[in-house]
This record gives sequence, structure tokens and C-alpha cells, in this order.
Amino acid sequence: MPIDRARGTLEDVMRSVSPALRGALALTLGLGGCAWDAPMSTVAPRSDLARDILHVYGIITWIAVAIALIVGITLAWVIVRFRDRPGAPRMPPQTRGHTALEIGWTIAPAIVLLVIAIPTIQVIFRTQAAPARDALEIRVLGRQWWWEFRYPKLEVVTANELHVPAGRPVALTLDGPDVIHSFWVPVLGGKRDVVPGRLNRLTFTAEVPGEYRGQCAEFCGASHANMGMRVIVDAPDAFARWVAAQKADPAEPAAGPAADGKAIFARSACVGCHTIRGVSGGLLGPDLTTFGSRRTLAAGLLPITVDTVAAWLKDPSTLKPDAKMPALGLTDAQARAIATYLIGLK
Ligand code: HEC
Ligand SMILES: [Cu+2]
Repeated sequence: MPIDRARGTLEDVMRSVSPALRGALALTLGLGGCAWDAPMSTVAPRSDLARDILHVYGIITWIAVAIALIVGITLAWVIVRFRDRPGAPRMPPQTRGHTALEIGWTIAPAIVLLVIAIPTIQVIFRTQAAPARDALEIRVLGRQWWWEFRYPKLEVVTANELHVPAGRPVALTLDGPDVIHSFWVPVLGGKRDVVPGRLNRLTFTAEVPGEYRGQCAEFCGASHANMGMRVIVDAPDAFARWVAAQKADPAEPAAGPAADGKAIFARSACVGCHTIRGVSGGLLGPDLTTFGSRRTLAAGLLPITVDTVAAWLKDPSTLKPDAKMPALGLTDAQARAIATYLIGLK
């Protein structure tokens, strides 16, 4: 088939260049996807747990690299050394039942497995140990398709953005009301399944303040890919300020759109699903008492602005397939009024 060069597809480009250039192009494209300190990197740890896991991962990777080199070089040598040449014997010498070799290739893998098993088991025990007494307890609820975070001792409830203090152990208890999810914040380490009816635990001490991305890592339905989260690691004093702000009662909105928004909210179905302290007590959706203090809407889907929030309120499932919040037939003006009210709740 003649190549239609005008189409200029990647395949055509690849076919029209020399094999060496072709290899270089493929390598460039492949390596272009690599980054060391990317937002969801597993090799740039920011917690004790992530460092422990990277340590085991490093051991396994270097052993695998060594084995790959030994096997690859031996294979190349055998291919060259015993290749078919004029005058070469039809069959190279055949060896059967070489006792030393057989003992060798039984013992060598056993040693490799032992070298991998010892640090792995050590890390498993360390990460499964009971959390320190001063650990901050947090309940994580994975829900279709958002995350709820409850701080029982602090009496704080929030969604999709988990704040933790740097330098203090946090003890997460993971659970959920619907299907299996998986809590995964790569730079803070670990990936732990969130299984309804079973309390899984994850303990770590975040070390570096910053904002880190996480993602549900267990396919959980239509908006699984839209079930992101952020972990905000605060310096201890910033964390204390955050807690104080979360516990403060929401301020009364000033007259105007925000006050209208509150009135519409309070007389709509919203109250059956959402809690705003002092206004409503619904439990099916995220607690909105301090919605305006969050950075993103609907589990990391969009930044929070009047436009995005109003668009969400008018029709959640066009933005997030199968979202468990119904469209309630709000007008533009109503949606913008409620959005203004909610964004004012800090
Ligand atoms: C049937 C229950 C239900 C009703 C009624 C409902 N919501 Fe929701 N709402 C939810 C659920 C569930 C979510 C989480 C959706 C997701 O992120 O996947 C949500 C998410 C939200 C969010 C985003 C929260 C965040 O932190 O990202 C806002 C804002 C919101 N709802 C406001 C409202 C308003 C205002 C109303 C009334 C006009 C309303 N909701 C009615 C269940 C409901
Ligand atoms: Cu999920």
C-alpha cells in the first residue's frame, strides 16, 4: 500500500526515517512521560511511610536490574559465541545433570528472595504497628465519588481536602458506605483499600509542608477517575489556625446574593443531603460548613469559582458522570446566589 505522506501520521513519519532515528524518536517519546518529582511520583517521598516503601522498592529494583544485566549479557554472549558459522558443529556440546550448576541456580534465587523478604517484612511490621499515642486520628470515608474526612477528637468534618500537621503522626482509619475504593497519595506513601464494613488503617508522619495529590486507586464506577483528593500538609501553627477556622460557626452572609443564596439553600432539597452547621444536617453529601475554605470542587474536579460552582449546582452529572447529586432545576440566578453564599463560608 502506498504511504499517503500528506496525512503525516506518526506511523508515516516513523516509516520514512532511518531505523536509528526511529529508535531515537521512540525513546524521546517514551522518556518524555518520565519525571522524578511529578505530583504523583512514588520516588519523591514526603513522609516516613513513603521513605520506608521507597527503600524496599529500591532494593527490589536494583536486584532486578542486576539480574536483567546478568541474563541479558549471558544471552548475548551465547548468541554470538554459538551462532551458526561455516564449519561450526551442528550442535554445541550438550550438558546434562550438572550438579554444581543445579545447586547454584537453586541457591542463588533463594538468596535473592531472602534479601528481598527481610526488609519487606520489617517494613510491613513497622507500618502495621499501633500508631503513636500522640497520633492525630482521622476517619477517611471513601464514597462514590468523593472523600469525607472526620477528625473525631477535633470535631471537624471536611471533604476532598485532608489537612494534616507536618511532623506529627496521623492515624487514618479507612471505611466507606458503598463500594471498595483505595486511598492513594503517592508522595505520602502507601495505597490502602477502603473496604465497606472493614476498618483498614494507614499511619504516617508527613514531613514537608505542601499540597499533595491523591486519587482513588480502585475502580469504583463511572466517576472513579474523578475521585481525586488533595492532602495539605500544614506547618503545626497553620494547622492549628485551620482547625480553629473549621470549628468557628459560619458567619451570617451580608445582604445581597449571598443572603438570597442562603435562603434558597435552606428551603431546597440541599438540606436533606448537606450539613451546614446551624443551617442543615444532611449527611449524604459533603459537609459544606466551610466549603469556601476548600480549593477545589467535587473531589478535585474544578477550581472553586462562582462560575464553576453555579455550573455544578445546575447540573452535576454533566460535569461528573453519574454524580450522586441530582440536578434540582435551579435558574442561573439561583445557582449563582447559592454559589456566592457557599464560597463565602470559610
Ligand atoms: C440527594 C442528595 C443531594 C442533594 C439533594 C444535593 N446534593 Fe450536593 N452533593 C451531594 C453529593 C453526593 C455530592 C458529592 C458529589 C461528588 O463529588 O461526586 C454533592 C456535592 C455538592 C457540592 C460540592 C462539594 C465539594 O466540597 O466539592 C456542592 C457545593 C453541593 N453539593 C451543593 C448542593 C446544593 C446547593 C444543593 C441544593 C441546591 C445540593 N447540593 C443538593 C448530594 C446532594
Ligand atoms: Cu473510588
